[in-house]
Amino acid sequence: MTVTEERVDGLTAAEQAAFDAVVADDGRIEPRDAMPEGYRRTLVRQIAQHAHSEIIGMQPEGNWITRAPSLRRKAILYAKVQDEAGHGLYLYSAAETLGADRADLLDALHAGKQKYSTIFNYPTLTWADTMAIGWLVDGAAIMNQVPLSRCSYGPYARAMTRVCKEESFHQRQGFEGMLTLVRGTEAQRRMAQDALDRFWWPSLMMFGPPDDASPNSAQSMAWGIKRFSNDELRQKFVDVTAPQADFLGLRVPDPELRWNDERGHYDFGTPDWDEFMRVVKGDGPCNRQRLEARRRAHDEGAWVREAAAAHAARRSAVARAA
Ligand code: FAQ
Repeated sequence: MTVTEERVDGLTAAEQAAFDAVVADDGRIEPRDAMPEGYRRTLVRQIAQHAHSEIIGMQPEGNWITRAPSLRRKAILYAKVQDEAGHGLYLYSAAETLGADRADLLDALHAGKQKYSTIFNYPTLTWADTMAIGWLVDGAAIMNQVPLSRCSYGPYARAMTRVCKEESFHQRQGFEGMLTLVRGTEAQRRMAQDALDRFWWPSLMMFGPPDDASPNSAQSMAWGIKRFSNDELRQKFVDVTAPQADFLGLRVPDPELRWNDERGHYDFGTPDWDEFMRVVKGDGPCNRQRLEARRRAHDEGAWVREAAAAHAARRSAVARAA
């Protein structure tokens, strides 16, 4: 009679011990390593949500490419929006190293079964909104993603290196664009303030629910996926961004925002978590429009995927025959 060794979460005791040792040693788990099923599931969930955010995130700024105020701004915005598509591709590839199939992940996005960041469900009503997105949204993305470049799963961590370099350029172009607006006419300055007023709170929500309402954080931190909690990263973002708003001469729309000498941090107000939950559940200002545009782009791009697959099949047939 053969005795099969007991497995917990897909791992034998020896495999679990090897996994724990790599995580404790701040090493990297690689695709061929044994890993708990829960770890794999969490990574696929987070990386897919992240990838979906990058490609849906092309829409709000893409909306302004044809209306950019100068050729220089148009070229920069074009490049930035294309960068976001590239980030999506690295991330779908990282998810595939975990056994996921990107076609399934996209199906889940289109069916509303997988999430993407709430921030992209807010409209870009003016040119200043695209600059505020660069400054605030890319700024928040960097704050969250630099620690992810040290996460315990190798392919995800490595994908973050280039993503963060590009996001950092995006953040600076957004800040420079805001600076140009606040140094322009009174109407431009007002447009910049209005963009900050509308994007401040949704940017703080990007870090996720407060720690005491974040079901995934404790386990993700124990696995070395998350290095900081949602609230810690939110605080870091406020600490870095509030002085930037001062420099721009803009007012952050939070009456509770003030420097706290004792804590060595800014105190700030509480985001509207009911609004956050509504947007997560699909009822934000642009949820329907964003998903509809994404589904349409996917359908209209079917011939490109088919052509690329046919070309790849032909090349490999030629290579085999050679
Ligand atoms: N929106 O337990 P937690 C970018 C969900 S990329 C929607 O705290 P977790 C680049 C969460 O999934 C922006 N859903 O979850 C760019 C979970 O749901 P589930 C995206 C949210 O995973 C710039 C539930 O709530 N970045 O901006 C949100 O431990 C400009 C409970 O939450 C990433 O995805 C939200 N804001 O922590 C592109 C970074 N927050 O699945 C274009 C990677 C939470 O249990 C233009 N992701 N939820 O049903 C992460 O770091 C984490 O997933 C968090 C959430 C921190 C977002």
